[in-house]
Amino acid sequence: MKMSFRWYGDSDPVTLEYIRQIPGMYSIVSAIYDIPVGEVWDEGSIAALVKKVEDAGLKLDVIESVPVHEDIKLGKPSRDRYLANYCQTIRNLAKYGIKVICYNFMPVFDWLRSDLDYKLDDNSSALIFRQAEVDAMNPRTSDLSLPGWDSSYTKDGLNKLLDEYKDIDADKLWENFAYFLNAIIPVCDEVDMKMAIHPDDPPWPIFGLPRIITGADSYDKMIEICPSINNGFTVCTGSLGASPANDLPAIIRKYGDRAHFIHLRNIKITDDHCFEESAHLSSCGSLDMYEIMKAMSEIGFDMYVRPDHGRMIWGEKGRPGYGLFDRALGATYINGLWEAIDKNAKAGGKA
Ligand code: DNO
Repeated sequence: MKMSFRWYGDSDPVTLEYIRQIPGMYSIVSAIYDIPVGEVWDEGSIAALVKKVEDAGLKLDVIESVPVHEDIKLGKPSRDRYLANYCQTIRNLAKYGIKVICYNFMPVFDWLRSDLDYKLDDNSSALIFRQAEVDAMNPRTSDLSLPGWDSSYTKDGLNKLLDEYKDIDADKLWENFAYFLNAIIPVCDEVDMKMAIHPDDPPWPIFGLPRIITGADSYDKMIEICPSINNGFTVCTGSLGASPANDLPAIIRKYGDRAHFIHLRNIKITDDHCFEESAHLSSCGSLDMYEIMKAMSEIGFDMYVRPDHGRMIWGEKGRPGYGLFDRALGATYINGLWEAIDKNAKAGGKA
């Protein structure tokens, strides 16, 4: 297991220096944020990012994310230009030593929550999702600003895009996704790049838009479309785990050879389609982090993990889900679980 940490670049109040001080930290997970979606990531920008991270004593092995242009998801004629650009970005990233690209195929919106600053009993604050509150939101009329929302959308632009999705159901989205995979995976095979799709978060449709990467069935379908091992997954425990139908240790045992990247975090399911993002510890939420990591050990997992969303604790103010303190606690907890599981496995269960 290689421990990594998400860093949002120079504007991130969590500096590379702080990240390096977390015990066991190996790699940074980041992206280039100032190139418009769909354009090629040029070599100069990639080289500068790699240098910055390496100068701080860390590696840059994982990109999260290279976003997929909406025209690709919509299957518009312009998709071929954007696909050619995506392939060139893959080639450029491979040239500078990037091993894994995390991405998603969610229409319009990325991850979604109903409240970004919900006070828990201990006075820390967390992100939560309540279906009834989301159902009451109207992205067409309200001024919502949520973490996964592309802030560059104007109201008119967003409404036009939502109109374009009117004819896109889950089958059509799968068709467009297959077209995407068939275009990019051969390039990954050429340059040895591992693609790792992030599950839809939460793993069910929102605002009437289809969402297709929701659990084991989606993984089977993806492998059938494109069997290359480079067609892989970011197993995000908090995203998949929001649906009780997803048995995470079983998913890791079955698909672990394609889990190039794992996001480890816990959530507490509070009701049907409702959850709070709890601290990482198993006893704080609904997921058994020990069982999840035991499954990783059983399959000999040797790829990248990162602690995922943290609560805001100790007075920290910052990007929702991405402060320093609770994620650093998460990393330390994950490292502790891993050391115990690994030593026990090596001792044949007798440690
Ligand atoms: C949320 C993240 C997601 C993820 C993208 C990957 O915290 O896990 O925004 O980065 O879906 O493309």
